[in-house]
This record gives sequence, structure tokens and C-alpha cells, in this order.
Amino acid sequence: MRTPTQTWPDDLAQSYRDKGYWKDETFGEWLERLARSFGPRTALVAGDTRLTYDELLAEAQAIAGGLLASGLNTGERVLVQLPNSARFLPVVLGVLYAGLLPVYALPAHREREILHLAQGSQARAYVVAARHEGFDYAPLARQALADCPDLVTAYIDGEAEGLVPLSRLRDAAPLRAPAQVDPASVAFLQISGGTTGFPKLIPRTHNDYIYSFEASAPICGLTQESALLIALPAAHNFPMSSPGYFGALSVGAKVVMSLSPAPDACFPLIGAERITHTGLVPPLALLWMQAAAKTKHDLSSLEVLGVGGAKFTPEAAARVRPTLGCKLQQVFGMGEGLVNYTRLDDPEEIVIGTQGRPISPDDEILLLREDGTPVAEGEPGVLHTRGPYTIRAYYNAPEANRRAFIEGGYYCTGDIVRLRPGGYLEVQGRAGDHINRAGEKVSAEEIEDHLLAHEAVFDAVVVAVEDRFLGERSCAFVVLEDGAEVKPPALKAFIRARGIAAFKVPDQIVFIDALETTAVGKTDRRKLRAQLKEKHFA
Ligand code: OOB
Repeated sequence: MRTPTQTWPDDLAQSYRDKGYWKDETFGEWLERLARSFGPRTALVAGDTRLTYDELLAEAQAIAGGLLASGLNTGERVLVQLPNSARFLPVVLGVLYAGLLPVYALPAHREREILHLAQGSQARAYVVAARHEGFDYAPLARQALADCPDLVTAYIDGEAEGLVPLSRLRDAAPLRAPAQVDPASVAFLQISGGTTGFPKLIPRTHNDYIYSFEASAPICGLTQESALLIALPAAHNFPMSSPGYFGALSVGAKVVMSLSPAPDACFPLIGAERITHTGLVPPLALLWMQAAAKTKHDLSSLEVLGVGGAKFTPEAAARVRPTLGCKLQQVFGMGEGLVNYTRLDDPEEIVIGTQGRPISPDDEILLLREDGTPVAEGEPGVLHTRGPYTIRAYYNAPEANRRAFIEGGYYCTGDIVRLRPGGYLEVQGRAGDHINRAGEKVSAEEIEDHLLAHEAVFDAVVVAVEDRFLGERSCAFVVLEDGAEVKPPALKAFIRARGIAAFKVPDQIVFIDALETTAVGKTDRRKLRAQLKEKHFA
């Protein structure tokens, strides 16, 4: 079944095949090929679990067999919400092997996001952890089952009333051959950072995604001898494919999962597993650099630190080698596709001062002024892109598609970028209205809507404010109803109780008397955000 989505024009698709980017191989076939090539080598280390490539395939086959025996049909969606545990990769690979589509949720997601993801993807099954970072997922899973008519089963990595233990999937016979699906069809759905009220779903195909991480592996210097530490939440595109665990597995390297990105969890793993590569968002890179000065753990195996998800300042970038003793690789990517890397042999000035250049010679870059005309050489503009692994449309979102894609199928990233000689991109800012909070994208509009739901709130405007540690933090300007009273902690607690990921709760709340609506029309939220930010934080 081909999941409905707009796709690449036939002539381009053909040229991507002719050039060897698209290999017409499915994830299931890819996994079999890995087991054939690297069978007895270590594929995965997570906690006490160590799996070879052969064992990883067997695990995936067991899970795939169980899922299909439960009545799921090829092409149906499975919501996966797991931390970086030993289960994550076997489950995701099992879902893919069965020809089902994983829908990736973050462990931080709560009722709102989970219901939105499950309903938006019409997920039939949900695989969830029992506990992570003190949160009990069982009530969340029971609620999803109650509220989502398409959802028939929730599997829990443990035991809880009303939910099926994940281990039960092993009762069925393993699936011995990967499901036959079209390699040009959608393989999985990922959540977008998004600037609109609710995150959109990003459909990635087998062909485009496998190309993106297989082409990334050599750019990042991964070989069979490498060991990649996954410190960021595994459901994010960055740790998944830039080069990510998929890129590492594609060359026979070892993937090591950490449940936490904190230095005290990761540094011992680096020493014990002789980690050569890892990827971090800028705030974590800062934290690691600070902690490295005092650590007793041996970090000498580290060769490459990838940093991306948000802008890494040149000052911080320059400190990577002196503090961590490894090369820096800047990574500027997006779940929608395009990924740029500085190259490992680039001069220092490029590595520190740019966000890299695209993976593919066929990634097309178009920088436009606000009026839609192309910029002059060297002038900054809004980055638009298309290519062999950049989506042509969001999943079932005609209205969002009209805004996010322009003629010729270019995706409007919303990033303001300057193009340097050699095709290197320098990210200078952003046109869209979201907060890039330590790499997590938070939609201003989504949070404004939650604030407006409080009875004491007359109006609210959420803006991104520069933050020394987070890169950006969220600040909510709130106008209260006449005579109403509420304190910031109570308002934050109200937002949290609405069932959203904790990283979306405003970091700061500023009460103001009125929104200045004289200069701009009341409905122009974007101008209002800019005006308030200018007045309070310039
Ligand atoms: C990654 O993916 P998303 O989808 O969470 O966010 C994409 C957005 C970009 O449009 C840009 O605004 C920002 O995140 N971003 C950066 C950046 N890397 C991402 N801004 C400045 N400098 C960078 N290095 O964040 C993502 C996906 C794959 C690889 C790496 C990051």
C-alpha cells in the first residue's frame, strides 16, 4: 500500500535511481543485508544488553511476527514511545521488518501529543515504556486506548493492567522474511518541530531515508571499527540518521545507547565502550565541555563530536578540540530532509564558522528574500530546498503543505541562511515563530493556545528569548482579564496539567497591561511577537 502523500516527479525519481541514491531496498531487506554482512559483530549495547547483528535481526523478526499475528496489516501505523533502552532498536526494526510504519513519539510527550500523533496517523498499536525519568506511562497508554478508536493494542515494556506486555509478542512465530512493500512508499512518520499550533507528521520513504544515512556515514568518518554513542532521544532525526544509529549500523559499527545525555551517564560509557562518535545539541556540548575538565573517565577514544539541532556559536565551537580532544562536526539538519555537515578535513575556520554543506550533490538550495525573489550572491535569505531525501509534502496536511512548499516542490525551512563559497551554509536566524529550546522546537502558537485556555488569561504572546545555556528559552507575555489574578507558578502548573511535554511549559512569564495593538493589526501575531521581544529584551 502506498500511503497517500505527494511525492517526487517521475523524472527526478528516475535520476535519483540512475545516480544510485535510491536503491529500491526496504528497511527489512536492509536489515537482512546487515546481518549477512556483519552477523557476529556487536550491533547494539544498551544497559546489560549486548546484541550482535544476527541477534538484532532475530529480535526484529520475533517482534514483527508478533505484531502481524496480532492482526496488524502491512502499511498500518505503530506509535512507538520508548527511551534509549535496549528495546528501542529491536522494536523499531521489528515494526519496519513487518512492513508497518513506526510513528516516533518522544519520551517527553504527554496526552496531548500522544493523542494527536495516534489520531493523526490512525495508529493501530502503541508501544510504550513502563517508566522513564519517574513518569509512569501506563495511564497515558490506557487513555490513548480509550480515546483513539483506531488504536487496538498498547504494548508496555513491563506489566500493567489493560496493556499487553511487550514480551507477549514473542509467543507468535517469528517472521522469517521481510514484508514485501514498495521501497518508494512511506517507511515511517516523524513529528515535525513545527511553527503552527500542532506538530505535523513527516513521511519518509525507505528509498530517501536509507540514502540519507548511508551517504552520511562516510561523511562522518564511520567505519566498522567505530562506536557511536546515542545520547539524544533516539526518536529524533539527528541521532537516528545524521549519521545516527542507522548510519552506524549501515557500516557495521557498534551502537551504544545511553538513557541520559548527562556527562555522568555518558562519560563512563565512552571509556568502557571506546566510543568514537557521538552527537549532541549545543547546550549539552557546553555541559560536556565543562564536565570534561574535571572527569576521571577516559574520553581519549572520542574522534568526532557532531553538534546540531540549534546554532553552535563560533566561541563554543572553538573549544571542542581543546576540551574534549576530538574533532567537531557541525550538523545542520531537519526532520523534513536536508542535512548539512562540515567535512572532517575542512579548515578550522569552516568547521567553526559554518553549519556545513549538504550531503548530496543533488540537494538544491534556494535562498529567497521575503518577497520571494532570489537573493544576490552572499546575501542572506530564507532557505528553501529540494532533493533526493527532502519531503515534498507533510502527511495528510493540505493546508500546511500550501504554506510549507513552493512551486517546484521546494520545502521552505524558515531558516535564514547565508551561502558561502564552496556551498557552505551559515545559519543566521529564523523567519518562523518557534522557540528552539536546546534543540527541541516549540511552537509559539501552540503554547499561546494553552495559555488562553486559562480563565484568568485575556491574551498571551509567546516569544523566543536568547538564553546563555538553552540557546533560546520561551517567554510568555500575558495580559490578565480585568481584576483576575494568577501567579506564574500556578500558570505554569496549569499548562503542565494540560498534558504537554515539559519542555513546552514557558520558561518565563511576564505580565503586561495590554498588548500594543496600535501599530500593528491585532491579528498579526508575528509582528506582535517581534514588538514585545524588542521592547523587553533588546
Ligand atoms: C534537527 O531537526 P528538527 O526537525 O528538530 O529541526 C530543524 C530545525 C532547522 O530548520 C533549524 O531551524 C534548526 O532546527 N537547526 C539548526 C541547526 N540544526 C538544526 N539551526 C542552527 N544550526 C544548526 N546546526 O534539529 C536536526 C535534524 C537532523 C540533524 C541535525 C538536526
